[in-house]
Parts: sequence; C-alpha cells; structure tokens
Amino acid sequence: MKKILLSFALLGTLSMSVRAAADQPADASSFDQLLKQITVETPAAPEPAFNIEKTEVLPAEGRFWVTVKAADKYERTRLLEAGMDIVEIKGDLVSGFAGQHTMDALSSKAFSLVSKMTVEQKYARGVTKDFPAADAAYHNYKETTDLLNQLASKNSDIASVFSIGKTTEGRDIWCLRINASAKGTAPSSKPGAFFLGNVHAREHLANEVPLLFASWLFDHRNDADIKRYISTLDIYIIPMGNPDGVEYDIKGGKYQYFRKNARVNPDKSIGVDLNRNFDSWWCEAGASTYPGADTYCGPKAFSEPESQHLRDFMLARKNLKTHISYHSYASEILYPWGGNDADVPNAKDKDAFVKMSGEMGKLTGYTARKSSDMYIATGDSCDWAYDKGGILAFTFELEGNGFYPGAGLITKTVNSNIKAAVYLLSKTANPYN
Ligand code: 0X9
Ligand code: ZN
Repeated sequence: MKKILLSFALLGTLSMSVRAAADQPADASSFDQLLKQITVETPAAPEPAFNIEKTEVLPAEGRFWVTVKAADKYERTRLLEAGMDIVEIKGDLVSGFAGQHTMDALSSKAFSLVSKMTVEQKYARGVTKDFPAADAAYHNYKETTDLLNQLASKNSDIASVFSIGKTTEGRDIWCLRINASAKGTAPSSKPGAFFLGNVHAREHLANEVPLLFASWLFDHRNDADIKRYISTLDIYIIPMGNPDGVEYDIKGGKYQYFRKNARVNPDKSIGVDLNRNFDSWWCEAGASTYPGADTYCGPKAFSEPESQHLRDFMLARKNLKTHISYHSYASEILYPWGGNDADVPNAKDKDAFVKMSGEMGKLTGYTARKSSDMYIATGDSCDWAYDKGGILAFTFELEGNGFYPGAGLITKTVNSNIKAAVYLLSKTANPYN
C-alpha cells in the first residue's frame, strides 16, 4: 500500500482512445499515439473540489485519516486486521483510512494514535495536490474494452480478446491474448506469461501499465526479441481485474477512494477486498472480517466472482510460468510469501524470485523485497498463484504519491515498466536460467 488521498477530479468525459479513433483511426491504438494523446488532451487542471460523497462507500459513522504508531511489520499487520487501510509508512508512523469500527478496534488494542482528522479536514489542509483534469487520459472500463478490441483487430494474426467471466455487476473481465498459433481460450503448450492490473479499484495506474504495454508490444512486434517472444510464448493481459470497483471509484466524475469490488455485503457496506479473498491462508493475518473494512476478506475464500474467474483462468492454464499483478503505490516489487514470514520452501524458486525481482527493480527503480516484509497479508492473489500454480508471481506496487497521481505520471511509469515486463517475457521460457 502506500497511497494517499486527494485528487478529486472530474474524470468526466475522458475518452482519449475513442476520440483519437475518430480522428486517426489507423493509429489510434499505437503506443506513440496513445502517449501523444495523454499530452495533447491534458487540459489545465481546475482547482480540485473535495467531493467524497457520503455514499454507502464510506461507513455510515464516518471515515478518518489517522496516523498511528506501529513499530514493525507485525504491528502493521495488526492494523490491517483492525480494518485500517494503510496508505503510508514512514518509519514507525503509519497513516491511512479508518472508519469508526476500526477506530474502536485500535483503541481497544491500545495502539497509540498520533493524529486523527476527518478526510475533509485532511483535504482542507492541502496536504496533497494532484491534477484532476489530467486524469482524462486514464482509461475507464469502456475505453479499456475498446482499446483491447482495437488492438486485437489490428493484430488479428496474433491477438484475440475473450472474457474470463462476469463481475458482480455483470461486466465482462476482458483478457487480451497474444499468441501466434492459438486464439481465445484454445489451449497452448507454450510457456505463458500473465499480466494483471487494477485488482484494487482506485489504483488506476495499474490499468494503464498493462494496457499500454499491450499497445507497445504490437508496435514492436517486428523487433527481433519481441517477435521471438510472440512466436514462442502465450501472453495474457487482463488490465482491469476489477471493473466494477473501477467504475464505482470514478462514478459521478469524482473519486471515491474505493478499493474493493462492488459486492453488497449483508450489513449494506460495499465490497470485498479481492486481494484478501484468494485461498492462501485466507483471512488469517492482515485481513479483516468486518465487512465495512477496506481489508475485508469476504465470507469465505473465493466468495467473489472476480477472484473465482481469476482462479479458474489460472487453473485452466498449466502453461503459465510468470505473472505480474500491478498495484499502486509504493515503488516496490514484491515476491511470495506475502501471507507468511517464511521463505518459499523451494530454494530454486526462491533464488528466481530474488534474482528476477532484483533485475526488474533495476529496470524500474523500484525496491525489490519479500512481500511479507511490507506487512503480512493473507488471501493475496500472487501467493495463491505461486502456491497452486507454481507461477513465479510478483506484485508490483507502482510509483506515485497517491492513488490519483495525474496523467503526468503515465508515460514515465509505463515506459519503465515496459522494460520490466519485457524482462519477464525474456525469463518466461526458462525462469531458472
Ligand atoms: O495490501 C495489498 O493488497 C497490496 N498493497 S496495496 O497497497 N496495493 O493494497 C500489497 C500486497 C502485498 N502482499 C502482501 N504483503 N501479502
Ligand atoms: Zn492494490
């Protein structure tokens, strides 16, 4: 985690790809054109308006921005269990969101509260600035869907798009496949790489990175290395793993700080944390059983359609070897286990995790470390992917100073992450090499 708030913007009428398609249909989905549109279509940012709605997203009793003392990752893990949404870690001070239920839990667990303010007060202090109008360059669900389809139809000899299943609210979770000899859900014995984004709703940069990486791959499909990967690998890209959550986060043209999926819980709170819902030490450390909490693990492992479809997608593809799940923000590359302090038992895999995360760290400037060193959190998708599928799975916490860092960060983040993603492809056929 490590995100912060603030940036309440009009997402409004984005649609760079749609407009670009009207102007220049031939190039609309090319990587350079997509980046150019980010610049061209970034108007001057209006003053951000604080617009957190008192909707069902926020617990009825209010939501606070708190700073709490927590000496180490074990205390941070306890905070997650109390339902706190950890956003920043600075030494022994941890800041983030907490509803009243979490406030009560923190006080009964004798955590030392350093400061507490309402989210509105925090915003009024102007702690964080961002660039609301610039966010028009981010792709919402429809724009993401359209771009995936454009890319696949422009590259129909090597690409296809299929749905891995429907979300709680009935949206398709789209997957772009790049494979020179197999389309759609047809099996392949080629080594597989799987890029997943935006499992957490408000982490919008985590959609842009895999989505624009796809566009870049097609533009570079004739480069020698890329050509080889395309002809020898089975590449899957699901840029938006939690479309309902994403649409919820931006609905009404203002951000909701929404993390979870759109499940309506029995207490009328909204959402299960999909990255606590996988069956890897499900709902043990670092997860909350309180439905209103941001770290709510759900009523049982794989209770959610989104996590079920991701599970089934991976289980059906035994050829998958490597995986990145993109999140934001912390500039970190994390490897299993995240739900347990122990090292993965297989020494060869452990070495591969350390080596590959280190190399990708050099390419991105991110810090590589074992996931549980941030905090222990169970039900994590990458732990599950490695445990059940033997997939070398990395959580990327992208860069930024908040959940909504503005479109200005897209180009830089995408470009550095392309290098790491290409590195992952280079290791997919033989990760132990
Ligand atoms: O807490 C998470 O799910 C991830 N961070 S985020 O800020 N994107 O929410 C981190 C997952 C890392 N995994 C574990 N530490 N288990
Ligand atoms: Zn996340």
